[in-house]
Amino acid sequence: STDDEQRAFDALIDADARIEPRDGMPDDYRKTLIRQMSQHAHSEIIGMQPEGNWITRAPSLQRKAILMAKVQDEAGHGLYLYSATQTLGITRDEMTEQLIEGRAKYSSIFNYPTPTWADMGAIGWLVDGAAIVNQVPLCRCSYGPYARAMVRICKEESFHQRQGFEILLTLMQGTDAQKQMAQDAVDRWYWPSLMMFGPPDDESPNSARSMAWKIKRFSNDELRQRFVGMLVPQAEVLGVTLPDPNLRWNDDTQQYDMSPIDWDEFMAVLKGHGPMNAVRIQTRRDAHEGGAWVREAAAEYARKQQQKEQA
Ligand code: FAQ
Repeated sequence: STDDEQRAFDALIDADARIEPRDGMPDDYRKTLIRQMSQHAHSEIIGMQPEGNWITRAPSLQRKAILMAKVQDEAGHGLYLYSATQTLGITRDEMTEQLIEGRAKYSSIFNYPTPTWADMGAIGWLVDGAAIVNQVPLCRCSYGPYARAMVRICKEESFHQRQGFEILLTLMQGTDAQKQMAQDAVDRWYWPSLMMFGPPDDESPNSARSMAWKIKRFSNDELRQRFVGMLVPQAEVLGVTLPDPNLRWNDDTQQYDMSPIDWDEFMAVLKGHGPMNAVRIQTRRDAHEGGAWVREAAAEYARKQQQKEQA
């Protein structure tokens, strides 16, 4: 009965065990995982665009090889996560439809432009840095396929973060113009990277339930604080300034004091009004339509193979 199913589910959660696709689970648990995991998958796929923008213009062959590898990793993460989400009973086609029709959310961060090479450094350092802080706890998330996918993804993200840091470090050892370019990129990406952790705890409708289900292990604000604490010493090594004059450690609260985050900007980006929202979705839709012949050819090939086997 469903009562037995609920009891078995609760026991697994209480024991800190993993829920697997074969296990019974409450409908809302399934729904919230489909929501979060599909958004995460879409973020990886849309997240290829800001950096893909620089592959043809990377300043050296080595830089180009590294950037291509990173963007390919993001495609891999997206496919991994779509597969993990499919175990919950939604199809890849449904998720793709939701994305290209503009009905699905993906991380706000990917709706900002990448006008300079230094943006590749800032994305690696700040965006992948934030991704790691958010995703390491997800390796212990209660849903098995998601938790396991996160282990490998986090290893790759830490390589991504270091390559971004190294791009900025190289620029910061260069000419005044290069230093200026690095600082400008940090100035543009800093606040949006803090928004990646989601709304403040008291305005985060999903947090309480996701914490009770052990999908989330830390709150949005806790992880945001942890991220800032990680950035401060790294910014010193780089010689860049984090663009918040009020950022300082507070001994009493044991937290960083910081200026308020512009949540109006965050909400506008979520509603589709960020600088690059329309371009990102259009590019994804064009790629999907451009790939239609590949899907048709693959389906036709599979059909012929099956016919041969039956003959
Ligand atoms: N952007 O109640 P909460 C990457 C939505 S890293 C857009 O707090 P929750 C790697 C949220 O969905 C980026 N929407 O929600 C990479 C909810 O809306 P809904 C991807 C956001 O789920 C690097 C509403 O606001 N990482 O891709 C954002 O408990 C470089 C209320 O929020 C993940 O997705 C946002 N920033 O906590 C790739 C990590 N924040 O669904 C390429 C997994 C919140 O009710 C290049 N996800 N919203 O309509 C999570 O950990 C969680 O979903 C949070 C949000 C923490 C993002």
